[in-house]
Amino acid sequence: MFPERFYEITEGIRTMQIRGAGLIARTASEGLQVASESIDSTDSDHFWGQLKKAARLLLETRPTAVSLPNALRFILTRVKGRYDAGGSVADIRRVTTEASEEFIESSLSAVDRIGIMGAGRLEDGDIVLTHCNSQAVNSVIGRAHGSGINIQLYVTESRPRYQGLITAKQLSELGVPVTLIVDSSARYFMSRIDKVIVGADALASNGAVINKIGTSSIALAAREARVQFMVAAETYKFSPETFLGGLVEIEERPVEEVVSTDWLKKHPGVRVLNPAFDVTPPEYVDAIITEVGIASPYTFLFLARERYGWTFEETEPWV
Ligand code: RUB
Repeated sequence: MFPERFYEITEGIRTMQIRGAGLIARTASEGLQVASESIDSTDSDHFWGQLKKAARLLLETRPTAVSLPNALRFILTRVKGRYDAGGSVADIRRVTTEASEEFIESSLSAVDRIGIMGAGRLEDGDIVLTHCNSQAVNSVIGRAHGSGINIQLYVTESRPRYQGLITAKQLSELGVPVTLIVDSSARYFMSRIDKVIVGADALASNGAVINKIGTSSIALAAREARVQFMVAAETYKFSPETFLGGLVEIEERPVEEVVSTDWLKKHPGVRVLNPAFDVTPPEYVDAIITEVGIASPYTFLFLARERYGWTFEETEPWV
């Protein structure tokens, strides 16, 4: 058993009170630290086993945001190094805390840097469309607005969970003129849009972008209207598994997010499907705005690899 805060984190991620790939990763890092501080043991084998258990519980919460396994990998690789070298429990615990804090700090600074990089791509008078709620996108829009670039924002509702309403609230409160539209009207409005910027839950080695369901239809409409389609994403959104032939799992969420249980009971002949994410192919993506620079979807892989130097070990550190 871990402390209550740990289960608040796993439940919070599962039920989407904690959501958005970057925040999920940072909160999972905190979860690992909370678990590590609570393990009452003087035996490093036992301690390491419990820490891996905590990591597996965190991993089970949501499958698509690869920022979560990437954050855990970042921390556990360092911790494992100390454990393998015969470190004491106190030693291993300290490395867990330090690595977790390092990840959280670098993640927050990445979101900030993305704002600076992305704002450079926006011009006075731009009408920008976004989908869902992404801290990386908000950072770009917020930074541009804060530096006096006059922009307007169109936000899709992002059914079924309406994360677009969060974006609309957050950015209108900053003073950005915001127009809220229904998801299916994205193509209708595309002729008046200058740039689309969305976030990412995962980026695959072939350059594909995995983000909130509906993103790929917006990308299609943007391409048709010759509107720039950009993705704001930290380098830890890259999925190293895709480099080895794996696929990013698309999360299927409960159908009750789409229709009520009552409605379902009344219409037993209807099947409801609720995938939370979709895949936008790289040919629809003009640029990926990262904390280290702006990349094409085809070169992002090298950026991420250079930054993290993943060794693609056969065994994950939490196994
Ligand atoms: C959120 C979503 C966001 C990305 C990027 O989905 O698709 O666009 O996670 O967000 P959900 P960020 O609401 O299902 O978690 O830039 O904040 O990491």
